[in-house]
Amino acid sequence: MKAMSQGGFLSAILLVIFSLLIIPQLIFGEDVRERDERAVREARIEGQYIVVLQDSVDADSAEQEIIARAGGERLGSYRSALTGFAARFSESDLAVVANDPRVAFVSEDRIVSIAESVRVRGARDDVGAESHRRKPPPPAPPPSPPPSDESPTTEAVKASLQTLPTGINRIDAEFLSNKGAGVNVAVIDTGIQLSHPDLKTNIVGGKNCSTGSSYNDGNGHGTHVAGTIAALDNGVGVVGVAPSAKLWAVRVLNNAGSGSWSSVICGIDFVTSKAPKNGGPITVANLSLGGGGVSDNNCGNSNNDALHKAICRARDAGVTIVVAAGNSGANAAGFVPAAYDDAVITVSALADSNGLSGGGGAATAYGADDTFASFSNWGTPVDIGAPGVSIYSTWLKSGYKSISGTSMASPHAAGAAALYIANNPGALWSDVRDALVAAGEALGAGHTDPSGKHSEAVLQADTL
Ligand SMILES: [Ca+2]
Ligand SMILES: [Ca+2]
Ligand SMILES: [Ca+2]
Repeated sequence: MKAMSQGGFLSAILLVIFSLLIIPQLIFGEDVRERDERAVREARIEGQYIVVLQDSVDADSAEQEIIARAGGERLGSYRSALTGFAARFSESDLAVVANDPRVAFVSEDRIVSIAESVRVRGARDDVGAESHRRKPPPPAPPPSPPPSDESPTTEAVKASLQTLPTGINRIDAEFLSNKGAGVNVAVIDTGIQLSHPDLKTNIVGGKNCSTGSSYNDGNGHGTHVAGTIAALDNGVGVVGVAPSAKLWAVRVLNNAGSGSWSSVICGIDFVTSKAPKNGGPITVANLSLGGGGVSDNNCGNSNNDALHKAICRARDAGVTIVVAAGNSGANAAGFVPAAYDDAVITVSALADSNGLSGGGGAATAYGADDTFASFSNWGTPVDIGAPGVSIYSTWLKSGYKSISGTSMASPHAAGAAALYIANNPGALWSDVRDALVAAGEALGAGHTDPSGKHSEAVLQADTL
């Protein structure tokens, strides 16, 4: 009895102390700016920097001299999306580098990853092959049944082997005669399985900016994204939004799905070198990745953000850049590239279970049919929603898999961008964004938002 009351007394004191510590946070919440700054600190790769040079300097010699003077190690050079380089050097040499008159600014290098935000509360183990490890995704949908009133001709049997993924069905890309022919889309991700029979004849090139020696996918994520954009309409497997578009495999994330600003900028640099302004064919790029950061809405020139500057240069070279909003159920303004409202189309994730609008399908693991996925980021930077729950697409070993994330929503919009550009060659990225938004399904028309956080339209491809 005594022990119990003593225990009760101790508990009461602990409760008071605990309350004093916790209640102010509950009342005021965590300051958004503090949270964003903390996320950025946590994501920093110590001793690793991106040096942006003035455009007027002789980049090769400046780079060589600055690295030599800082006793640094070169990680990579950028000449298209940025004039600059990535390097490792000690913090004590940072001031020397930053004060060099040939240097515009220096950015700290930071971690980015697939589908997972960098708002990891001290845990790096979230970085993995799939968006939502803690809740395994539901199994793949069965293949569509053959037409019941037809005798199974060879053609019908063959066609029955190709599943129409629910996301392609939901946005009504399957009705279009426009298949995105002639449009080149870069998948800036973990690479693409180059030999995948449902992708390989669409893959025209690539670049490795990560580990290994090729832009072959060692994770599966990039292969999945590529399939949603442009899996072949060939009677087997799945079909993409724009099955006649061409794919570029730009590997910037390693086999664990992790990379850095410096590796992503390497990919952006490659894409920019192949952009229309430089005589190349790439007009769309998909980035289903992200990390902590904010936007100055000034291409990084106000807050020394090399990633933002590189993405703006790609934009200016004629590339429409489509990015995932992120999966933290938070405001996308704290995540980059999602927050770069002046340069990218940011895509949230819709939960849809049946490929149809109207909310008549079964509930998903992340919300009712035709509501926004509970994990999806939201907020002002988000431009459009697209299917992102249990999306069936291509995977490693010539296989197929259903996974969830804004990583899966973004490629639906990238594919739709390719369709729009096929019909409107030379369209500016902002034209593409406005067209996708204008053609989209308004809130209440076929989906609802019990969360009250998503006012954006949901992608529809049928009028693009
Ligand atoms: Ca449909
Ligand atoms: Ca196929
Ligand atoms: Ca539905």
